[in-house]
Amino acid sequence: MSGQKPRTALTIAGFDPSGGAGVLADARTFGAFGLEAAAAITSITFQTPEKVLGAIHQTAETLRAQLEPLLESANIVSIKTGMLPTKEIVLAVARFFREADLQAPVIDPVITSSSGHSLMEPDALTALVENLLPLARVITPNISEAEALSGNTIRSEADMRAAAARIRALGARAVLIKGGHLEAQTEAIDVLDDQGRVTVFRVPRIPGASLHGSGCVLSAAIAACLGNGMRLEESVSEAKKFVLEVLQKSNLSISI
Ligand code: PXL
Repeated sequence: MSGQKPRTALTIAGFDPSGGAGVLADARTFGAFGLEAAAAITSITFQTPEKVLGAIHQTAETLRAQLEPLLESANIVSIKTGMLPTKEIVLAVARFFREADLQAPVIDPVITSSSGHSLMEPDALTALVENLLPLARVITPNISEAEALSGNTIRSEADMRAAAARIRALGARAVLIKGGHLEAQTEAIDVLDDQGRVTVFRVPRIPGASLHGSGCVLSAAIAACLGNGMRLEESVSEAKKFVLEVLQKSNLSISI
């Protein structure tokens, strides 16, 4: 029967009321790639573009209560995770993936907001590495997240490659390190290491573009492309094009 239900991508992430990041940005992105969106919220955040004012996190129970009915009611073709603020939430998500027969997820390890505020407790990151990383199709850290995951300092493309290999050694099938936050570069360099096969993506940096939510949009777009049957490398390439378009638009008019 599931074939008759609309093809749906699922995000398990936080709620940013502005819609710039989190599940609203993910849902918009899934829609742009022709998929329906489903969302389970891990935390309700209160924030302005400059500051995270607070957050109320879900429990394992309330997260599972959101997720379980979706297994029956939706035709889920792809999944991403975003903000997973506590160890309890990380373990609940890992358990859900182990028990449900679903596609390997895109994991965006959201540690801090683009405004520099912590969105994840330290023991949640350890739990993510131990329990979620091995289940991922790809994990998509930015530079500081890749530094936290690998323990390496990253200043160059070579450092990015080394950190990606280190993160894969922790159990990830594939790692995409987003270099948009590397300073003193005119290009944004992203390094994809898929089971040892390395691809480097280069796009021009957009000076002054609002980056709030760009990581959410990228990982959601990768998940959508995977759900549409593309291979990982092609999915990353398409997703990067999409983010670039969004950033260009946001620079001309309003921030995403
Ligand atoms: O961009 C990281 C991010 C992810 N998820 C939520 C957020 C943010 C940044 O503010 O609020 C819910």
